[in-house]
Amino acid sequence: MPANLPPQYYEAERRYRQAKTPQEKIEALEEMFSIMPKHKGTDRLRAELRTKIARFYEEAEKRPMVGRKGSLLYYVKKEGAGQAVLVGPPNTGKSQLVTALTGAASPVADYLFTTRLPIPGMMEFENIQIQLVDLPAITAPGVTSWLPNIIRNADLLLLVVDLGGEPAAQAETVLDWLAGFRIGVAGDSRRAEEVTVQKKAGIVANKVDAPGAAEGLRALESRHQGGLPTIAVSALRGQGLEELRRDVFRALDIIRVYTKVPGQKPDLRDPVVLKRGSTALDAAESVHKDFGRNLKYAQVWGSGKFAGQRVKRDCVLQDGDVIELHI
Ligand SMILES: Nc1nc2c(ncn2[C@@H]2O[C@H](COP(=O)(O)OP(=O)(O)OP(=O)(O)O)[C@@H](O)[C@H]2O)c(=O)[nH]1
Ligand SMILES: [Mg+2]
Repeated sequence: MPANLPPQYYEAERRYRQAKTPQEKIEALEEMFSIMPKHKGTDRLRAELRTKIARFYEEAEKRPMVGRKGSLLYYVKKEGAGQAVLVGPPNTGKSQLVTALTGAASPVADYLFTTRLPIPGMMEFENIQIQLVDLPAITAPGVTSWLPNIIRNADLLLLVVDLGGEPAAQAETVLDWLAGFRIGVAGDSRRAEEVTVQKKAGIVANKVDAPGAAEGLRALESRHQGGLPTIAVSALRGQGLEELRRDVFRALDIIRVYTKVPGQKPDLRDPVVLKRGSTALDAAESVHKDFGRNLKYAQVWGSGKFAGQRVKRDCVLQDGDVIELHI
């Protein structure tokens, strides 16, 4: 056990041991995970926590869990290059956005709380697929038992507000609601001392076609200047959606590399997706564990390198690099 874990960690651990239902176990484990500092010394522990969390979630998938107040609980298995979830007040166009970007059939309607369940869809960005998850509104009935867990587990939050209806106030409401569940957002410092997990997030200001949108956007941008990134779109008219795809990809902090063996061409339709900062060794390991172990050197074609430059195992790769593995 690494030293210097804060007292909240041990509190959460105690709750984990006492937990009776998978839901309570997941909640406690997620909290332990988010409190644990990220460095080499905690890598193994964090991996163990993730495995435990995944196991309880799997149990939940087989049979929907029943939460403390008798409500159902949900979980969305991650697929593709990353998972972005749509969080916001009712009627802001979350379902319309997911439908426009993924083709998933998430019902859109003019009344409040249309969406009751998480509905995932796959969004194409160039040659990769990113998972978008449509969620119920934060104020929808019966969601507090499971919605915060889904948000904590996501790779990226898209905070969806309606430019036609006080978007700055809506963004505040969402950020306060998240903080109430101890979820903080990068670029926003509210209640920082109480927050146990920091998520990457951006504001998606939808309905840029609506009356009063320009004014709403100005208010929103002046409030979050230099903090949360904001993008104006219209899910209905398809405006800004290509930029949004790219922004989501960038915010996920991933790169695409194309691995090849000597004498063959890389398949540019089928990248390996890695975390930003990954090395030649990481790329080799993602192909096969033995490739990593036996890697002697690699050659890289792409940005920042001479074509075919010979590099060491610890060479950091860039998005779009082609890498030839020599074992
Ligand atoms: N003008 C305009 N209307 C939109 C846009 N996107 C969605 N809407 C409308 O806004 C209403 C709500 O859309 P939904 O996608 O159901 O909203 P939601 O955020 O999923 O709502 P809940 O599931 O109830 O939380 C619908 O009547 C949509 O047609 C847009 O870009 N412009
Ligand atoms: Mg909806």
